[in-house]
Amino acid sequence: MLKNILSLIIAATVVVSGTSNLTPATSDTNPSDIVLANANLVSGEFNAAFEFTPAESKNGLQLAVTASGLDMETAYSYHIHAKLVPADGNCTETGGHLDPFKIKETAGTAYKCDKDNAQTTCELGDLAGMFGSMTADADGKFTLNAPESILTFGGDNNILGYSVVIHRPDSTRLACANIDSFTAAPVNPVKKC
Ligand SMILES: [Cu+2]
Repeated sequence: MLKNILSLIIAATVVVSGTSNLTPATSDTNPSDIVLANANLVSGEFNAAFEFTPAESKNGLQLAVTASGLDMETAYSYHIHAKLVPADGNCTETGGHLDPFKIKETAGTAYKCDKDNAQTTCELGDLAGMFGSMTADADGKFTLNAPESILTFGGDNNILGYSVVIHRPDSTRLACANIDSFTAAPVNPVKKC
């Protein structure tokens, strides 16, 4: 009984210290105040959650992905695209991959993302190239936990203000969502006069 109560208390504490006390970032938010950016992609049975948080190692952002409703043992690619998803949800409008350093344009058909040299060989938005494709297990699920990356909030390798797109094996766009960002506390608290 006591054990059950204790585990309830622990579970409640985790919820409180989790996403429930986060505040949506605005265009005025300093990127260094952002503690989480996420994108939740839904399309029919398909569901994927991307969570970007500052890496404990301080090397860029860590990325956690969970996805379900995938065709089993099928590889999907996923990227950060250079434009936001419009209000009508049309993934085609998100443009091409985020590539601020024009890596793909420079490499042309020789483009090959080498995850160990991501800064010089990968489009910044080539998540599948940097972290491996999204390949579902026998239950149609996929998880990824990448502890660090070249991605950052703000600066040259910024990912804020863009979107995540998942492609079917034939490259058509399965689902997309904007990357929303949050701070741990209100950035501009409303003052009552
Ligand atoms: Cu893409």
